[in-house]
Amino acid sequence: MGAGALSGGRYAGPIERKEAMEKGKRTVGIVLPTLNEIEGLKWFMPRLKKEWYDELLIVDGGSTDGTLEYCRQYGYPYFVQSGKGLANANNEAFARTKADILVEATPDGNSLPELIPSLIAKMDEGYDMVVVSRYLPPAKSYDDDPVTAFGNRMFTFFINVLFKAHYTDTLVGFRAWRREAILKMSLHDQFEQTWLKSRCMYMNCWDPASSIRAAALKLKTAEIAGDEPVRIGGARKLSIVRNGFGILLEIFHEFFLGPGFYTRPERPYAKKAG
Ligand SMILES: Nc1nc2c(ncn2[C@@H]2O[C@H](COP(=O)(O)OP(=O)(O)OP(=O)(O)O)[C@@H](O)[C@H]2O)c(=O)[nH]1
Ligand SMILES: [Mg+2]
Repeated sequence: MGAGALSGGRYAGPIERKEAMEKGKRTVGIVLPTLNEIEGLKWFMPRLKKEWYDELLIVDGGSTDGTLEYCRQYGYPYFVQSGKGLANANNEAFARTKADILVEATPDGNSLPELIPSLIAKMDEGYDMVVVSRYLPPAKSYDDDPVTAFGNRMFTFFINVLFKAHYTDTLVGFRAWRREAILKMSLHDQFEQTWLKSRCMYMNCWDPASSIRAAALKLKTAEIAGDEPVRIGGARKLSIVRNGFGILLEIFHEFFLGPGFYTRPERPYAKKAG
């Protein structure tokens, strides 16, 4: 994906609705980030129905627990990312697909695959981003502890106030984006690895960034309610303190720099897409 593709849709009013977006004509790619997620994957994959998607992108961050062997055994397509972290997992998946709608789900037990058809159906109503919210009634997170429950709500509150939005969940890693919306928000074109990013998890993933930028750019967004079951096996990869600090940094950084910051045509620090 070169800079040309970016310049086409840069912060210039509503996103063009392509014919391919119409139900039945658009294509869906499912991105599943894995890092030592064998148990979760064994639970998730048999529930994921082929008729829900056109392309499957399992992006591995360097698993050593048999995740890749499991994918090979069942013929699930995967690739090992070259960069580090969740943002790069999505960047690299995006560079490999032309799907009109990208669905991100975490195959660690937290995302219910059965909700994918409703998520896509909502996107088919013409939204740029649809989030599976753990806090939109009647949904509930069974994975939260008091700290994550408080942190998730606090960050969502900050984002709503600063970016005039009405989200109930801004951090969840179960959501869908339209291809043009990703380009418009420059999600695929994050910073090179910087000290802030590697040490403080700044821009660690697309999730809060896309909630912030969709609000700042006034994209069409919606939420559907979806329970978050408990993690299955494995271990949490995120450090709550580092990740929380990174998100806080990101919220204020984006607030003070504004959407012009990431939609500027020449960004010397922008990662070369490809
Ligand atoms: N490809 C890739 N996947 C990752 C990376 N870090 C985490 N993941 C996967 O991304 C998903 C979410 O990571 P988690 O550690 O579960 O983060 P979380 O969902 O906030 O934490 P939990 O509360 O434990 O569920 C899981 O499927 C992980 O295996 C990474 O650097 N690269
Ligand atoms: Mg998780």
